[in-house]
Amino acid sequence: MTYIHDTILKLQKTSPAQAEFYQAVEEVLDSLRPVLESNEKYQRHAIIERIVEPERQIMFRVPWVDDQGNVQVNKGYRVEFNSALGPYKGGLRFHPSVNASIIKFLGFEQIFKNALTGLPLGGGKGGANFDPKGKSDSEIMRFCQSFMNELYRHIGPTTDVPAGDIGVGAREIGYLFGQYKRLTGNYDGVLTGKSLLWGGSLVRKEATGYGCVYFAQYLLEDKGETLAGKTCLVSGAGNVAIYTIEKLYQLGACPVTCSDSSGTIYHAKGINLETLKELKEVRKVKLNAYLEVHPEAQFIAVNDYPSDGHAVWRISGNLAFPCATQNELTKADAEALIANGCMAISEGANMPSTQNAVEIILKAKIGYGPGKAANAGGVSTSQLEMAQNASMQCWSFEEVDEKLKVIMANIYKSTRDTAVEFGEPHNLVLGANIAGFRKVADAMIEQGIV
Ligand code: NDP
Ligand code: 2IT
Repeated sequence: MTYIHDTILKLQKTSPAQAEFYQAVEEVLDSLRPVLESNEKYQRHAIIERIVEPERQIMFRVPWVDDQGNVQVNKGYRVEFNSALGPYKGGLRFHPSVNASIIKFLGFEQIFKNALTGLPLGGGKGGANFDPKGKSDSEIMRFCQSFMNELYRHIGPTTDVPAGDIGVGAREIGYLFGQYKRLTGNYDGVLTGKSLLWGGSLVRKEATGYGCVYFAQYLLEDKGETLAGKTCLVSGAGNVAIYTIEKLYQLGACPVTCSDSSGTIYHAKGINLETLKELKEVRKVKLNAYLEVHPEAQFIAVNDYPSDGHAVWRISGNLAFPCATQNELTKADAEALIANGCMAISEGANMPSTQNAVEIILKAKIGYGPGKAANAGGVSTSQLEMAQNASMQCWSFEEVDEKLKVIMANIYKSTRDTAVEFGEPHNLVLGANIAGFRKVADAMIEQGIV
């Protein structure tokens, strides 16, 4: 259909040099063919033209002073993409690779992910090209305060509610919240992922990883399989990877890998979770330090990765959980996974598989939970945090975890049912994109041309 080509061409002119954004848009539009062909209302209301254009994009200067007294300047972003279903909701990413393309692809994915949760959430994303690595605690605090000095005027508990993403965890959310409170005088649920001492929700920290494993569990159940005894390949060593590994152990599986930007650990008897948490949550050091405690494990440095992909996916395993970053699983990686007998992939990260990889995975008809469905447990639990803040309640760990399981089961069901409805039962990319799109698009129609 030419509308995909035309839309991308138009975006290339109006929003140049945004490769990751075009990639995310193209995948969604490709899935929507059957819906758009059979529903002229979406065309009449110019839904595609409107949905690919953020409602508002804020870009700002973030000046701060480092420990040596030098002035540093970073670029800050908040893209308020779509508010048809609720207040803008989505994380903040602090990473040197952040640019308008990355934030827009993440914001665009977030619209459909949030719709899939069935909760009243619009889509947004933000961040900065700030590198938290090697920065002192005071530098992180000054950066967060400067970032909030601009962001505070755009956010609010019923308008736009940021959270964490790569490089933004509990520490950064704390400094951001402190500055928001100082500037506005408000103690409200304007950020999620807060500390349990002051308004955070139990399970939020674990939610993305746990949810990603629950999704894999539902995928396997449909194939008459369980997680018990399965060898699992996990990439990443941050928030999502750590709690994916934790839940895999709880459900009887054996995660044998993790990775960071320096390399991959392969530990055949299973990744030691305690060591991983100590290295990444407490000491914040590179993964090769894992060998100091477990010399029998193997460390594969990034320089020794295959030229066409990632070392993690060349190891033999039953299940794969990409939990680090976008485009970290290539076509060659997908081929290797399938050749090694991988039966399912559940994506903890956002858009971790390249377009070519997704094609290979769908063609092989193995279980596949695309990120916007499989990693929606994080934002869902953020909404549970908002609900607790608004009602001044605190729910127990079991209560929140139970709600998370139900939400993930509903996401799986609506994604699979939609894939079945369109005659491609194994294609949860199509299922997730169409199920999410229909909710947002129908809400946009009901709310008029805005
Ligand atoms: P963290 O910052 O906690 O961890 C990120 C991990 O990925 C680190 O191990 C990091 O290694 C690695 N990584 C990041 N960028 C790269 C890169 N360019 N190349 C190689 N390794 C990289 O982030 P999260 O765990 O929170 O996020 C991971 C993924 O999950 C992202 O795609 C995020 O968008 C997605 N996600 C997160 C949610 C959340 O609630 N946090 C919710 C839904 C999705 P190193 O430390 O060396 O940089
Ligand atoms: O990509 C994501 O869904 C997140 N980083 C979490 C967003 C949120 O608002 O909790």
